[in-house]
Amino acid sequence: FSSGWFSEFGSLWPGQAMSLEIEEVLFRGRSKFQDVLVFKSKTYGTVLVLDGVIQCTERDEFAYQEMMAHVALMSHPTPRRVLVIGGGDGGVLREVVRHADVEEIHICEIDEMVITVSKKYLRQLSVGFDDPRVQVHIQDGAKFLLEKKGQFDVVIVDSSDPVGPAESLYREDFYQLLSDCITPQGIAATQGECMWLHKEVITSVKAAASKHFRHVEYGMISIPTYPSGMIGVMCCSKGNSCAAGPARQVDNAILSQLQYYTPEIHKAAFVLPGFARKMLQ
Ligand code: AAT
Repeated sequence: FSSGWFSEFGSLWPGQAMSLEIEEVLFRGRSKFQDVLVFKSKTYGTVLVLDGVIQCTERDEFAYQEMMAHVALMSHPTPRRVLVIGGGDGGVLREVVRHADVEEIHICEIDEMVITVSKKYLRQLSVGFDDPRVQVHIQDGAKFLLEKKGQFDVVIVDSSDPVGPAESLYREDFYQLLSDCITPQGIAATQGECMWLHKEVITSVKAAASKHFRHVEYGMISIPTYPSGMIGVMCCSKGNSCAAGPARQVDNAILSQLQYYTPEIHKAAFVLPGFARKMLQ
């Protein structure tokens, strides 16, 4: 970072790189799985980077965490048991714990160091871990799902990209496991990558998921610090279609705390530009 800027180079977005000006590097380390970097940026707050890839910034993280959590939870009539895979920063947990009717929340993150540094440097996100309903498991998400048949109403896969430790979460057998671990009305929402950049990942995930779920639907999330300024949520369900919008009245006490998710955005996210719709057919 000799120039004082961080640039996000990656094989999944060749020829482009998002750059953020650094104010101060807060942490640099190497875990069993990946390089971990936390820095304070000039204009996006604190930033978490794994293997050179931006995982979240304090300024815009709410867009992704809210959509990953509330689209899935609000599409289910009565979510009680929830699992988060990945999401070691705690941001998705923070959104799930807003739902008072959820009784049990499990999180399976492969890398304990992500949780430790988030608890120290990203309190705005890691507050999610403070809720007494949350149980933490340090393990590979795919391995965790073995022998978890029919146990969860909603599973949120907040995973990094398919290069590195998350590779196991993009294979067809993972979608089989996901399908097996949810209840008959169950919903799984997975990190759906970018429609501008990841045609191959998206179409192969869609094909794999379609073998095991009734509805597989891609929703758009606007977020400046993910590659090309957007990311998708891939909603896979055996019951309600997530694209149809919330399955129940959205609690005003929850809505008033949110900055991105609204019932209108929930529906609108699944209306895709022509090229993306064609790609997903
Ligand atoms: N909310 C932050 C956004 C993320 S974090 C992804 C998390 O998934 C990381 O903490 C990573 O350690 C964890 N992870 C990776 N592989 C596995 C696995 N096999 N099992 C469990 N957890 C895993 C996503 C950012 C998306 C970036 C888009 N370019």
